[in-house]
Amino acid sequence: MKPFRYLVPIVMFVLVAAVFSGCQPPTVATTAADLRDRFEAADADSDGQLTLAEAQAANANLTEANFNTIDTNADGFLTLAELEAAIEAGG
Ligand SMILES: [Ca+2]
Ligand SMILES: [Ca+2]
Repeated sequence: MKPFRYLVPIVMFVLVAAVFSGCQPPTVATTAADLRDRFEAADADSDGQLTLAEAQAANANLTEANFNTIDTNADGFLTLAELEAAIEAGG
């Protein structure tokens, strides 16, 4: 029995899966779930909103100006809804 015989189909499957995933755009559901996961990971105190410090800890490239742009109600916190709106607007 040669292990190689089993390796080939596995390698082919991985290659085909990689090609297909590269060709297909992510679905809205996948993107929304990914965003929620990242939001929850960044929300250090789990209060459902991000302070500037929490947002910058998750994304060191985020400037205070960007934060204020996304914070559409200017309460000093980013909610998931505000982030989704910013992404839908092209941000
Ligand atoms: Ca928080
Ligand atoms: Ca806000």
